[in-house]
Amino acid sequence: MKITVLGCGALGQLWLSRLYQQGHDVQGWLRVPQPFCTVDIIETDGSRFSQSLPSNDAEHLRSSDLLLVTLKAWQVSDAVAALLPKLSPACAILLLHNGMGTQDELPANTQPILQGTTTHAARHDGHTIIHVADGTTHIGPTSPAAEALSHLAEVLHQALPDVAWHNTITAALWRKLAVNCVINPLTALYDCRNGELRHYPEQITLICSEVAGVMAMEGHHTTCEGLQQYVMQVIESTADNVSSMLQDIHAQRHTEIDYITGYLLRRARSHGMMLPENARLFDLVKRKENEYERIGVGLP
Ligand code: KPL
Repeated sequence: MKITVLGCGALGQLWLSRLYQQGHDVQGWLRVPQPFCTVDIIETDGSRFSQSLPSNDAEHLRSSDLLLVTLKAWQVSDAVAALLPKLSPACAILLLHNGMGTQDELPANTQPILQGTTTHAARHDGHTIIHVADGTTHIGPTSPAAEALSHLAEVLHQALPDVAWHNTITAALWRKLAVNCVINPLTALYDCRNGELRHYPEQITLICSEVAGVMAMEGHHTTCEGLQQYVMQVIESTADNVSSMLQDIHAQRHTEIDYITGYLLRRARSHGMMLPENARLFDLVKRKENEYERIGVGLP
């Protein structure tokens, strides 16, 4: 397949290297155009992939079968909107980021759009990417034109297993949103690794009960206990992780809070619901973000 990977951060480089090694015709797409992007990954088994791969080739983009978007949520709509007129109508777009709501920001289009969520963990170590932990990527259609694209799951699974196809991906996206509504703001505010959150069960119950209420209104019935159990499992399985939001705060970067807790609050408001605990956490993270963005550091 011909594939363009938009966003060459840790996850983008991981996909680029795996798809390339699987024989696909891949390129990266960087915000500042460059003819090549360096991909340097140390895999979970210690092996290394280090290579320069083509990037920002307009002809490659025009004939791509898949645009794989691995940008941060707040970068997605502007970057994808700029590329939409350059894509073939059949080119599928797969959005892989934390949080929800980016698709609502895209201009009207008829591209087949899919969304996904992954538990693969990768992080920067200088210019090298460390693939910290294997995981599962769940993908599914979010536009009617993408409903027939289940074969994509197999293609991606061959490159970076596991990949699972869901006819209704929103249920999986909401469960991941619940995880991110708990782990991301709490680790950012307590300045701790994910595992430390096992000491805050009451606060986690509060967040989960608010998320479960909104999920029910959105048609995804779940219980607070079920959600909390799932969140606790993720806290244990990622105990040593520094969450992406805490990494963003440490690096004084814009966070994904608007697409995580912010999205939850927007959906709640549309149902006339108030979520005091999530609203409080949203404000606290925003305040932290404003501390460095006010003085011009870390602006998008
Ligand atoms: O998705 C994550 C993140 O850090 O953004 C979790 C699941 C919380 C793992 O750290």
